[in-house]
Amino acid sequence: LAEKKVLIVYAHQSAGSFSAAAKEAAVEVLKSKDCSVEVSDLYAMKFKATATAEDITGEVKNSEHFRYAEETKLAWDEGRLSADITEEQRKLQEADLIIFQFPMYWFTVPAILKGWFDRVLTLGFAYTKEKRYSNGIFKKTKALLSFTTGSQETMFSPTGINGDMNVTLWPLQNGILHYCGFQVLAPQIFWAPEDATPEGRSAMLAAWSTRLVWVWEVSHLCLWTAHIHSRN
Ligand code: FMN
Repeated sequence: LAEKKVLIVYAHQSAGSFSAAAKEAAVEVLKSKDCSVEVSDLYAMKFKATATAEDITGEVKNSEHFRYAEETKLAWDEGRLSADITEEQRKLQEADLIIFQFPMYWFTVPAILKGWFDRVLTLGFAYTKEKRYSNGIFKKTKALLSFTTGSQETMFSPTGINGDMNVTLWPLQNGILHYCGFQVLAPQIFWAPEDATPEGRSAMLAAWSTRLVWVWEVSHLCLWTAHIHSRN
């Protein structure tokens, strides 16, 4: 079997967090299974979260009306995207699996990770009008959201106070990941680790490690089936 490559995009400020422990567990188990693992530690990298004209080296085409998607498309074609974006795009292109590890912030990802999506998944590189969803550029790559919450699981049930977690994750899993073609694996949700006992936290990490041993064997989510049927 060819060596599999995994990219972990990690967004937490604190080495003492549960997110950090989940990232460490993933690195350990994947390396033990002979995968090569790269970690983008976004806070440590001081990753720029804002999509601006500074992401392009040299002249922009229209500085009066700067359009991020079109300008970065041109810059990507000509190899003029900023070095930090180019480096993340290289890691992404080489990966067979990408894991996003983060704490849920306001029903979505922390701003620094949203910035990674905005800046790395550029037009031309990650999607075009012709190449998206099941025909998407990254259709050979698996992607998985792995995150911690402050909420208990019952709060994110369809009748819970926060509503259905599947609805919450739709913009991330469908609007970003599947849009770019990724095979979206079931999310790994660590419910309220701050309220868990040390034994509870260890059990969550053990379950995560076990899941990763089998990660190449499972197929992706069929979240979109209902959506596709409703269009026909
Ligand atoms: N927890 C939720 O369940 N839903 C949220 O929408 C949510 N929003 C948050 C926004 C901010 C700015 C912060 C600081 C925390 C939020 N939390 C929310 C709680 C964190 O998700 C929780 O503290 C974290 O996942 C705990 O894991 P950690 O040890 O990896 O930090």
